[in-house]
Amino acid sequence: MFPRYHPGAPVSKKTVIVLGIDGYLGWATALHLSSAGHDVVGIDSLVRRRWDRECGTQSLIPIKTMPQRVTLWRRLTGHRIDWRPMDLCDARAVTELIRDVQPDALVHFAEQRSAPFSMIDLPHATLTQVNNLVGTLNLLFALRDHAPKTHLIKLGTMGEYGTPNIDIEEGFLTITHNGRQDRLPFPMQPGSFYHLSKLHDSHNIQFACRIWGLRATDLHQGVVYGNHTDDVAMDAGLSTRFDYDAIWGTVLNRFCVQAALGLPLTVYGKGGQTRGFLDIRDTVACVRLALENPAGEGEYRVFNQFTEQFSVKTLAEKVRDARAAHGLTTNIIHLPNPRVEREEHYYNAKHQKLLDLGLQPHYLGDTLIESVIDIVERHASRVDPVELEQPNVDWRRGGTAGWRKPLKKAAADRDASHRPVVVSSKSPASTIPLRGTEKERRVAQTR
Ligand code: NAD
Ligand code: USQ
Repeated sequence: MFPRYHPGAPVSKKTVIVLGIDGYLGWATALHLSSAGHDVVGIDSLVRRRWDRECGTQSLIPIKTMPQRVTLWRRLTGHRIDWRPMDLCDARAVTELIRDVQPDALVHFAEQRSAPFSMIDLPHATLTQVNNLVGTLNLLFALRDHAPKTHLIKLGTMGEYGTPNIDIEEGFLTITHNGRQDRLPFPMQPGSFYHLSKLHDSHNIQFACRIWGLRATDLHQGVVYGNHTDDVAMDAGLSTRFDYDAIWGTVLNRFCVQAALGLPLTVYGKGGQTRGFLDIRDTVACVRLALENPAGEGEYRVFNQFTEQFSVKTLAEKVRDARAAHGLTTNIIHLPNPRVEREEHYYNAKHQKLLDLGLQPHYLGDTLIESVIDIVERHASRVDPVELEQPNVDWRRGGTAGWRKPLKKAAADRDASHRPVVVSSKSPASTIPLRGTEKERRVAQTR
């Protein structure tokens, strides 16, 4: 159905704008596309760093400023990334960008992406939807007026579908109703104001393709885990962010940090809630596949971008078992679910189109879990264990005490007595010193 992708095969060099380049996935993707020989322009308003300050959260792995990162990338590889700070909600700036660069493609990561953040209260729900919808609309109009042949690659989410009691198709479903048949957008039931923003974007993009002949790929991505790609692993200064806290941290990344610190893995509710997951190495590969196999004129296509599906409980068990292989005990606890979501349901989502294009998945194994835990061990002094204990946003009541707090400066980095304990799989005897008596008690059980 699609031309098959051969990794390493020469493709024509493209000019691509990566929107959201300062983020977890945007940075790793920009490096991947740059090292594949494409010309990359990187856009970000750095608003995520501001949201972190508001929430009192921070990336587990320290990340350099954008100018430092692109300078280092140039020095190490000779590849130039054209970094331009810009807010996508600034329509004039977006128009000028598209008009001047005339890119072959846009890769759009630049949105507020946390479901809990969108559920804190009315201002956060509004901020999420205004930021995400207005930014995307600005892009669509700029493309219509100045670059209608540019391929928009938009990061959507598997969460747009929700958890229906039927198989999930890739974007569209053929429906027969009262003897007539049509191929229609798959019925969607998102689970947060954030996930709804992605669905609203999808509708806007699909509409723009239909009426203006734009071309777009909507990557309905599952939950991403991991932190290393070949490019970010090249130098500590090229690290991409890694969120583990209760607002920004995604579930497997959180479980790995909890396991590394010997804290219980926090399964919300029964843990039967099932999602699609993928390794960050597959995220960057999928975007490249979409870039190098563009949508046709007027085409709006959806690729379900994940490689495996797991229940939350199964994920927790995988992390526990990976630790048990090293003789370490990890507890799993079930907390009252702060979200409104089905905890036991049917889930079978198709994800064939990217495989047809040549995706070679990295499946979740013990090695990945251990490698993430290794990262945690290196940066344990930056962990705030409180972030790992309880959720702090409830779908029914909004942000609960603790969602906003001052960020404790990592001055403690220099003071070993303030560090959380790491339960090391390599040399259990050489754990980092204890933080205090309360923390001592909490982690002692895991040895
Ligand atoms: P992130 O928060 O790490 O990065 C998003 C970046 O976009 C940030 O650097 C932020 O400053 C920037 N940004 C936000 N609004 C902007 C605006 N108006 N103008 C300019 N820059 C803006 O998020 P991420 O985890 O890298 O996710 C990237 C995208 O992938 C998001 O759209 C998200 O919905 C989607 N996605 C992520 C995951 C995941 O597990 N991380 C899974 C599925 C889909
Ligand atoms: N969960 C737990 N314990 C935790 C954290 C989460 O049980 O400590 C559960 C949640 O209840 C949920 C599941 O894990 O059922 C996934 O939660 P998550 O926070 O990892 O992921 P989610 O909120 O869905 O959002 C993340 C990204 C978002 C992306 C989405 C893909 O933050 O940007 O769109 O994954 S998807 O889930 O496919 O929609």
